[in-house]
Amino acid sequence: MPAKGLSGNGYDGHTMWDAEIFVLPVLTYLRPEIAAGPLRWRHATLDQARERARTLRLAGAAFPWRTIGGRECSGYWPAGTAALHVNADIAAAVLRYAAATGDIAFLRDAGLELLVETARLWSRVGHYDDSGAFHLDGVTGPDEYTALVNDDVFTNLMARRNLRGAVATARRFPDRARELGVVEAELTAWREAAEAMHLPYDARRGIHQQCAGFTRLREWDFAATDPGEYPLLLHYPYLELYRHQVVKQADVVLAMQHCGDDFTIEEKARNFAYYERRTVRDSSLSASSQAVLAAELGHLELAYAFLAESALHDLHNLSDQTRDGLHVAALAGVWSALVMGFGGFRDERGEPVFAPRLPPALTRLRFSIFWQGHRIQLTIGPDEATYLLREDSTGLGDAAAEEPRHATAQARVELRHHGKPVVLLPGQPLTLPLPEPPDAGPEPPSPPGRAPRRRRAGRPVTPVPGQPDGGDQAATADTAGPATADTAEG
Ligand code: IFM
Repeated sequence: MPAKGLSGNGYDGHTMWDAEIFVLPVLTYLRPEIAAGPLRWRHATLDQARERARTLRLAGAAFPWRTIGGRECSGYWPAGTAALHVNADIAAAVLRYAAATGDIAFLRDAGLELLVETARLWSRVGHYDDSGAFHLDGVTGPDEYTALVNDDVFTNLMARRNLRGAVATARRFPDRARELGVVEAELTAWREAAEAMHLPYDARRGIHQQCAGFTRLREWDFAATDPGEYPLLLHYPYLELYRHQVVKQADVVLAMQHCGDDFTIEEKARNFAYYERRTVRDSSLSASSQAVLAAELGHLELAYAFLAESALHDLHNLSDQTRDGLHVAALAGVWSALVMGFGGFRDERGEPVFAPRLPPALTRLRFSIFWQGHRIQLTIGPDEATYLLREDSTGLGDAAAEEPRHATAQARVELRHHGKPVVLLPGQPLTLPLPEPPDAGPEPPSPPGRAPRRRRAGRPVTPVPGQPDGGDQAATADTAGPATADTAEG
């Protein structure tokens, strides 16, 4: 799954982490029967990833930053090879796919080997300091305007999940783990490293540092930056960017999306406000994550603006690159913004949780996801949400699972609605009220000139070439009714 799909020559057809973090979640929940394919492809390239790890004097496997056939094709190592988080992204995709589908055959066979080899890399990269904290130094996180850092929060949290997932899965399939050469001491080392993983925190500001020392870097002078100088990477040397607190794309915010349970809601709010002021969105991968967190924190109109930016990235040629191919991660991010953002869907605890809430511009949102072979449909209105376990549920699973599933008629799915446990039975819709939204407080500002354009219902969010009344800036009155989004039907 290249970053441009098969839609253009951009990135030379290379596959990047976009596949596992942005595209695979969509396929896992909408088309589980094809989601294993890209993971099996990664598995098929393991020998090259092992070879790469040896070249880098590491252990296990080092998956490439960009590749076609498994070999590293990046020529720029600070924002390429050093982005070791791709290993943990692949591991997360394995764990997500296995939890969502129950495809045990995949997990025991290809999945465990991917988890083990990626975990071995973290064990070798990391080290303990005198106080017993485990550090991952000299890496580059998702934000490519900061490189070769120590303890990138996203990388550390995702590596921790990788290590824990490898331990749990190896214990579940001990024979297969033995075949892969896993010994008890190795499992202990992974568990201990995961528990001791350091997360840099700025106690004075009350926020997580994107990486160690991030908040003591010089602030970027946004006032002195000409609007024509974005994206910054085309106008400033990387070395200049690396010295500043300027964020190309969601990093701590992405960590809060994918490892949400590792943060309190107060930490999320403070982190979001801090990084929003410094995030310029010079990458199309950013807006959807910002939408998801803005929605979780109750900044629903801001979330809607980020969603629109992600959705319209290519239709409005926002980065003037659409001729090179579609921004597939941004398009996949639209699903995340809707389903994880306004649907509040998360899967971190091994059960589906939802916290639906719509922005004022939407009167209804309907989507469905596959979970363990069942199809859960959720219809969200302004005041209530209706869950339905569709009787046509089949999806993937029966053939792949170790034990046959219950017949659909006996099926039930346990989930959470705004924290409340709920049981769904086939064909029996369950309508639940939406709790009063918490006071989200003031909306955090974006850097000057970098706020997403506001969408008014019925109006385009950005000027459309050839249409004089192009966008919201020109709109004086909102005459059209609010929009309805029926989307993401599985
Ligand atoms: O993989 C991304 C990267 O994180 C930011 N620049 C674009 C790449 C391809 O989408």
